[in-house]
Amino acid sequence: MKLIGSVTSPYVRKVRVVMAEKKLDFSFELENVWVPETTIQELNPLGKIPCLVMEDGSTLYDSRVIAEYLDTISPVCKLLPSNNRERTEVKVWEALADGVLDAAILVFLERRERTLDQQSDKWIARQMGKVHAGLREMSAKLGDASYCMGTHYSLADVAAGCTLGWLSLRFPEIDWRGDYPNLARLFDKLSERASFRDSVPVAA
Ligand SMILES: N[C@@H](CCC(=O)N[C@@H](CS)C(=O)NCC(=O)O)C(=O)O
Repeated sequence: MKLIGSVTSPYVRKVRVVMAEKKLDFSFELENVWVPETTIQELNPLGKIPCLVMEDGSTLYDSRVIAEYLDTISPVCKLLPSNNRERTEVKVWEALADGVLDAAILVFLERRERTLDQQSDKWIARQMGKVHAGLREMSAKLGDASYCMGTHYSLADVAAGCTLGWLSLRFPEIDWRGDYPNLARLFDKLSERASFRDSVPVAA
């Protein structure tokens, strides 16, 4: 399997962490989807990473689909529970963590791709509202538990950790550590895992 991605994308990191936890072999090919020469659309018509190229040349996207698929191909470190209700709860966690990222990335791109006079304060405020509401909900859902789903490490933790890591990189002004000490506790614990240590995002 070949994973097409970047070292900054939090969605790609989610897949890399899953691969590492499940001890799956893959090659990692870097692709800059923001330059005109990118060929990503030959693999993913949506022009986005992560994209997983399978042995037969077929491709999988997006990160949620890839993560779920990878969890089915190896019994090592099951990240999605087989029980339907718990599985759905993990998927809601993933949607929440990814949703915080989706909103934050819209703000990041608004600021990076547009000149100051083109940027919409209203749009930025709308998206930042989602980021803050999402973080509040993540903290409320976690409570005093060791992991997002209680006592067991799961894909919910992978998604939450990748979101928090990316926010620290791109939005250091958001003091989620100070506002939500339980998220900081979770993040610090996750950061000790080899899968997270080996995929720390670096600014391009
Ligand atoms: N929902 C998608 C989001 C993927 C995504 O937006 N990736 C970004 C990189 S962080 C990207 O490739 N953006 C290129 C674009 O939007 O054109 C997933 O989970 O894989």
